[in-house]
Amino acid sequence: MKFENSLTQLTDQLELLEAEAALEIDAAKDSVSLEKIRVGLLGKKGRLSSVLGAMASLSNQERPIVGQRANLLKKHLQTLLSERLELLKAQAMTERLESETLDVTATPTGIPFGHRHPLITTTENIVDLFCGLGYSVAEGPEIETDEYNFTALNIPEDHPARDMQDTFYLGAERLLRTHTSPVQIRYLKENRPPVRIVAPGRVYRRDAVDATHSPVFHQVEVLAIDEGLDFSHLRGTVMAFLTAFFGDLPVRFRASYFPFTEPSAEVDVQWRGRWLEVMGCGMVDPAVLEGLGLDPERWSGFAAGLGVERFCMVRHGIDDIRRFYTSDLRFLEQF
Ligand code: 2U9
Repeated sequence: MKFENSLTQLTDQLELLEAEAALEIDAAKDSVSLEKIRVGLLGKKGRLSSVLGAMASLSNQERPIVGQRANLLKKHLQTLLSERLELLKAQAMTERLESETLDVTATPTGIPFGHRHPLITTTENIVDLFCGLGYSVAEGPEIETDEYNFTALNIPEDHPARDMQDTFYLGAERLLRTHTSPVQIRYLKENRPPVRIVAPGRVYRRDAVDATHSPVFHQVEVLAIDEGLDFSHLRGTVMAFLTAFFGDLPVRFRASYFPFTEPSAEVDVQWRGRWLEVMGCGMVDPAVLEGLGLDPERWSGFAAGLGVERFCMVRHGIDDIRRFYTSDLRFLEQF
C-alpha cells in the first residue's frame, strides 16, 4: 500500500509540476526571468530533482515507471522553455526594430522654417504682373558709372542728385546706383527697340534713416520703347498694373518733373480714404533717346518707377521702413 501510494503521489507530483511549469513558462516576460524558471524546474536543486530524489523509496518495478515519466516531462519542459525563449527573443527584436525605426521621409519637427522676405515677394509680384503684359526682366550692376547713372539719363552736372550729399561715390569714377535706370541704358546699348523691360533691384541714396527713408531700398522700373507710343499707352499700362496690384482703387496722375521724362507725372492711389503717392512716370525725354542713338522722330517710349518698400508697406500696413532691415524674427515670421 505504502509503495502504491508513493507511486501515485510521485506521478501526481509530476503531473502537477507539468501543469504549473507550463503556466510559469508561459507567463515569463523576458529571457532573464525564463532562465530563473528553468533553474527552478530543471536545476540541481529544482523541483524535478526533488521528485527524482523521492524515487529512492519506490520499488524496483515502480522506479522505471516514474523515471520514464520524469524523463518525458524533462524533455517536454525543455521544449516549452526553448520555444518560449525563441518567442521572447523574436518579440524583443520586433520591439527594438519598431523603436529604432528611422523614417527618412518623415517631416522634421522642431526645425524652424525660414520665411520669404516680404520685399522679395512684393518685388516678384510686381515683376510678374509686368511679365504678364509681355515685359522681360533686365538686371545690371549695383556699382555704376556717372555716365550710366546720370549723364545718359539727361541729369545735368549741377543736379542735386549728383551731389556728394545725395549719392554714395566710390572714388571719382564709380558710385552706387541711385536708381535702376542705368540697367535700361545698358540694355538699350545692347538691344534695339521695340523694347519692353522691367528692371528690379537694390538702389542707394544718402538719406538719413527714418520711418520712411533708408539709404538702401528697392526699385522696379519699367520701360517701353516702340513706334507710336504715347501717354495713353503709359496711362493704360500704369492703370492695368495698379488695378492688378491694389484692386479697383481710385487713381490720379499729377503733373511732375524728372530730367529723363517729358511730360512726367506722379501717380497717387486712394487707399483707406487717403491719397498716397506710389509711383512716378513719363514719356522718355527725346534727349535720352538721342543720347542712345535713337531717332525721337521714329521712336517714342514711356517709363515708370516705383519703390518696392512703399508698395509692401501699403499692402501689409507696415508703419516703419526699418522693419525690413532689422531682421526681427517676430516681424519676418509673419510672412
Ligand atoms: C530710361 C528712361 C527713363 C525711370 C523713371 C520714375 C519716373 C520715378 C521714382 C519712383 C519712386 C524713384 O523709387 S523712387 O523714389 N521713379 O518716378 N522713374 S520715370 O525713367 C527712365 C528710366 C530709364 C532709359
